Amino acid sequence: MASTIVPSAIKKVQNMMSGEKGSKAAQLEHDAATPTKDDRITSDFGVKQGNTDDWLKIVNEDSTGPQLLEDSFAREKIHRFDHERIPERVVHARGAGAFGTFRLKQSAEDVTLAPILNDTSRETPVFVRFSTVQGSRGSADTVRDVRGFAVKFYTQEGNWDIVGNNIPASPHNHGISYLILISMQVFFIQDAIKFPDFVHAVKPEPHNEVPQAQSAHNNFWDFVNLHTEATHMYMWAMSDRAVPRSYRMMQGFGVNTFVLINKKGERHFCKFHFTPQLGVHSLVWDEALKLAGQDPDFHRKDLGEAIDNGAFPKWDFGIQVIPESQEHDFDFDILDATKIWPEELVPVRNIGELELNKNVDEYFPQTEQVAFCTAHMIPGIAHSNDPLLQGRSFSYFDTQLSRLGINWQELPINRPVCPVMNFNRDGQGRHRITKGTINYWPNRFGIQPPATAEEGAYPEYPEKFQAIKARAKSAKFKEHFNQAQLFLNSLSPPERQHLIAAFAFELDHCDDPTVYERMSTRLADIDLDLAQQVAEMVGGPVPDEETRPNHGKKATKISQAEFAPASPTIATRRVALLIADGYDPVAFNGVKSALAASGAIPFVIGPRRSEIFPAGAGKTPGNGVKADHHFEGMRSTMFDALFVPGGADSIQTLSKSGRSLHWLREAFGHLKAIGGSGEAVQLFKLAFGLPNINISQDGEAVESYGVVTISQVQPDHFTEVVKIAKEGTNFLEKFWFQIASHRNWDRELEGLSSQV
Ligand code: HDD
Repeated sequence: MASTIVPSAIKKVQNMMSGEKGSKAAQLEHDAATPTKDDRITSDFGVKQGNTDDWLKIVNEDSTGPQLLEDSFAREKIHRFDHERIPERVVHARGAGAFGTFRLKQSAEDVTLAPILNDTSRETPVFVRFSTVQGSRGSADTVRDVRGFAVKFYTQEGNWDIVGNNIPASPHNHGISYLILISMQVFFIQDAIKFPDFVHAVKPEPHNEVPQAQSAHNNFWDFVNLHTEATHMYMWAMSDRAVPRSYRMMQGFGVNTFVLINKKGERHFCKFHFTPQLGVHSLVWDEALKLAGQDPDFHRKDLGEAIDNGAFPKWDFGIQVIPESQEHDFDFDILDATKIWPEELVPVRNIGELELNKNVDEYFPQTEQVAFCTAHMIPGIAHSNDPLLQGRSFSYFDTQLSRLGINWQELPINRPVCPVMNFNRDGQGRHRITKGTINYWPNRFGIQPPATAEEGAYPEYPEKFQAIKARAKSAKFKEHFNQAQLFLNSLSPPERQHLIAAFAFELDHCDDPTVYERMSTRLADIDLDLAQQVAEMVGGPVPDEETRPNHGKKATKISQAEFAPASPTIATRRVALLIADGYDPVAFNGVKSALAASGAIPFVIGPRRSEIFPAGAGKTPGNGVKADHHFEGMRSTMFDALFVPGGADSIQTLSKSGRSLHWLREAFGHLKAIGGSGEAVQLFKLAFGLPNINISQDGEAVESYGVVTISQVQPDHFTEVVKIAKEGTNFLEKFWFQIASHRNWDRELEGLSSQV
């Protein structure tokens, strides 16, 4: 009996695996169908249908009449439609996912026996789902919020899920002595038991279900003011981190403290980091607000577009480890998920690379039905006593029961690539069929005995306890403001301004004076200048003395400016080329092909989405270029940079159009790189018209506040750029440098962006 049951099931899975690389793809391919023209539509029970458009009726001469219940095809179709929706995730409902590969570059065998982290020859398939937290499934992508960063590794030893965020922030601190040091792994609360309170407070208010996908409301600010362990986290949430430019340009953190176990049975505490190779970049707030209406799917499309174009997003994967013997050597509790482990004390070891390289085939069965669980750990990785992690590992399994049913781990996207053999049986939606008479252990045939350590059984660590039972927190958990100060002090000047503006925006949306007045006072616990600026804006009491002196310390790796890629790049940046009839073809074609050669994505934007004709070529169809979009269909918010080639007629048309001027002024206000050649310099004078902006006059390329111009054009000005340099004389070198810099902060700091 044993020989017929176990080996055949295992063999089937092993055949699918044929080496770990691609095994998940092979498994999913096995489950997937691609309909073709040769297929015929059938009912769910497999019978071919000849008419899917008319319900079976008793008909009069004019073919009208009552419908028959007998039409099982029609009833099945409506039944299926009526039940298409499942409960959305209670948090992180809106998301986007993709498949990819994890490659280990450096073994961490010294700390873990998990083959995925010590075998550099392995490639492990992954599925990643990014999300927002607050909004419902149909909300917008670019709202101010923490972003989820959940990774499912389909390893040969079983599924391993890191269910993380792009923001680490913590409310707690650990004594002034290490405050100059920081890494980023933190959360709003310390104990899982507070999660329902936090989520109720941030979600739409119960009486009117307002607001959608925003923390800008009374209940959120009421809660975080009273629950001061959230102080540090809301500093992060009010910073640029909460409005990422792209999922591809944000960090990911496991946030909790995990345990690694090595072959010697030694235990290390661990935190997980993902750092994007494209740098960490954000939208500006006004742009994020507009995009929420103009293109609510902005991040989802951005991810899909990059992968479709072969520009696979990549992150360095790193670990921070602390040996068990040093658990108590820190003046903070290393099990407190609201605290960071300073990188200077516990360096990040970058040991691997995560790449996303395949979009989903169908959203619902893959991105919607994927289900993560922090308890999904493989041998060599284990729980610590982090009180947030322990509670999470109950919550995730539990929530999948109401969302997907008890057999959620059998859904194709959730199924491991290694054999799953046990005596769990039945329940709603059971897929797996196991042959034979045995469904218990021990049994007279010796079928499916538990594994030994040598066979790869999950190792339990014998941890010693001598304890009392209590609802308690350690003393180290109770300081809530020093890291909020540290965070503020570490921001660049524009980032600090953005933070103040974010507080001002959020509290302006609170109409209960108790809330915004208390928050105005509370901010003086962090910084007097911050409190005064915000209080003045929101109409709260302006504090005149600090309630807690700002210690003035700073930390590295807080400001996004510190995450620039190793060398500047414009790869994957969306650049709009604005033209009308009579554009200069030399500049247009030169810049367009140079952009593509540098890995950017050029888009032609014109007054209409049909052919636009260059100067001197007449309007013969085929002589021009077809615009990708027209000015009204897309807005400047959807692009990272703009280029306007010259051409007298084209520039004249653009100068007369309020919409094209708005494109330029809005991009200027959003601090984007703007390039122009030939007659475009006149358009720029009209659009920007500020004495500070220096525009090219004598044929030399000039860069001024991120506006790069060249008044006279030679074809060799637009040949492929070889290096990206601010000081280069080449137009493209200068323009590319501005695009690679993401935004021109000087424009904002000197108040120019608000004058246009
Ligand atoms: Fe959570 C979803 C991240 C604390 C309970 N969480 C969820 C997702 C992410 C996180 C990325 C979406 C997963 C997906 O794409 O399907 N959560 C975090 C992080 C936390 C955290 C980084 C702090 C370290 N979460 C947390 C606590 C609890 C939960 C303390 C409950 C006690 N989280 C859930 C949940 C969700 C969830 C209700 C909703 C949908 C799901 O699990 O599958 O169970």
